[in-house]
Amino acid sequence: MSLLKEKLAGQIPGLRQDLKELGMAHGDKQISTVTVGQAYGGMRGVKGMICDTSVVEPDQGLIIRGRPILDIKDKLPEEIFWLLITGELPSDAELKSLQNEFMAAASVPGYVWDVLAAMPKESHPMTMLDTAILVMQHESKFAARYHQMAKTDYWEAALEDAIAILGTIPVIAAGLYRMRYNKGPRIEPDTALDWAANYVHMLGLQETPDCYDMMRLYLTLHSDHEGGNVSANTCHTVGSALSDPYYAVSAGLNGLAGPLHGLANQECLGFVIKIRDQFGGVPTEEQLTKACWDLLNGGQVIPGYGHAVLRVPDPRFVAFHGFGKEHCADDEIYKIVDLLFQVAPKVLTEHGKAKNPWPNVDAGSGALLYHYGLTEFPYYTVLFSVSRAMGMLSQLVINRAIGTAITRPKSVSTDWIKEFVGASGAAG
Ligand code: HAX
Repeated sequence: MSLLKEKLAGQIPGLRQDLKELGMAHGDKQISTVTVGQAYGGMRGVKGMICDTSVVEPDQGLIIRGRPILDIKDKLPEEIFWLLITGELPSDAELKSLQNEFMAAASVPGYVWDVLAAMPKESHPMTMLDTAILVMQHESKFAARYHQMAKTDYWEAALEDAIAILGTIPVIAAGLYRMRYNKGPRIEPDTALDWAANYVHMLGLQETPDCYDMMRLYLTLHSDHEGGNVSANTCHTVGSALSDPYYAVSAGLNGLAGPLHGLANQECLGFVIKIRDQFGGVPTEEQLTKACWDLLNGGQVIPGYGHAVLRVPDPRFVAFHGFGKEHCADDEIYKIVDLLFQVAPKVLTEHGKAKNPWPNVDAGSGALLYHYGLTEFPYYTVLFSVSRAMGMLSQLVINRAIGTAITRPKSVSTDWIKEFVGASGAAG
């Protein structure tokens, strides 16, 4: 048995007992109420699901298993996956064992490459990634064993699929990058490298300690963001129907591909480059202020700014900004991102609509990728996906372990709302 499986097998009985007792003692306690505004407003702030891997506090940002992200930003992504799923950081032996599991799973079936090669040449890289994960559903141990497994064993097959997806996803992501952008043949994995460094290697980027560190930071910072965001929530819902992890992760990644969610990093760098081209380099503060207003007056959003939950600069942005300051402060793209950090919050505050005028993770990540030679920004959400697969999959394995029920909130019609508010208005 793998060390991770052994660890979880030891933890799960206690976890199940805890939840059983909690349900018996407090199952009918109310934890949230819902207003008409929230029902129409994306259920913002409604507490209606459980996520134990991480929480996002409005004034602190991402906290993984009790550890603020800035305290663990220098950990390897594999360590973060172990932390997400078990609640503890791995020992050296546990880390090595997990890395070996990922590496052993790193072979991608030939039919995946055939399917990708058959897609239109100009397909969006996210469409290619999501298709590859979905087509690999053929390999699912969860689906293959579904009729033979007891409910209590679902998590074991889900974990096997999770390891297989995490082992293959950087290989697929790197392979599709090279295919989509005519970078030459695929590069085989280097078994001596860690997960992030190997991804850099397979992409064909510069293999320097700085570039490895940038990728480790990128994959660590994007790994999870509690349970209610579009991708995590979608993965959770699809998985709750006992669709296997390939179906669930592919669905979650389709949500990540939206411009208000993971695609914002592509949009953000696109905006920065447009600014650079428009002004022939770094603009003045006045020029950038006007460009932001032009965007808002045109009914568009300033990408990389605002958040549904956060009310402070995203600590993940702070980490990227700090890395950029140390490693590429003279890069003109980084300089524009830095200037935008000074300008956009003021403009959004004056504009008065956004509840949070501060940068989110997507405002800072693209500048670093660009600096290290990854200039094809439609690809950026694929990098986000490689990382976020860790969060979605750890939540999924835990959900199968604790037997989370199929998702089925109650919807009501607008007529029902009208009748309800009319009735309560009359009553008031
Ligand atoms: N630029 C312009 N207007 C903005 C804005 C921005 N960056 N952020 C919020 N607003 C507007 C909203 O569009 C909304 O306007 P309407 O009332 O006309 O609909 C109003 O301010 C109130 O919005 P909010 O309550 O502050 O924010 P929401 O929770 O509705 O939305 C979003 C959160 C992240 C979608 C939003 O801030 C946004 O569109 N930001 C730009 C896109 C972006 O950076 N997305 C990435 C978010 C992080 C992430 O998930 N990454 O994966």
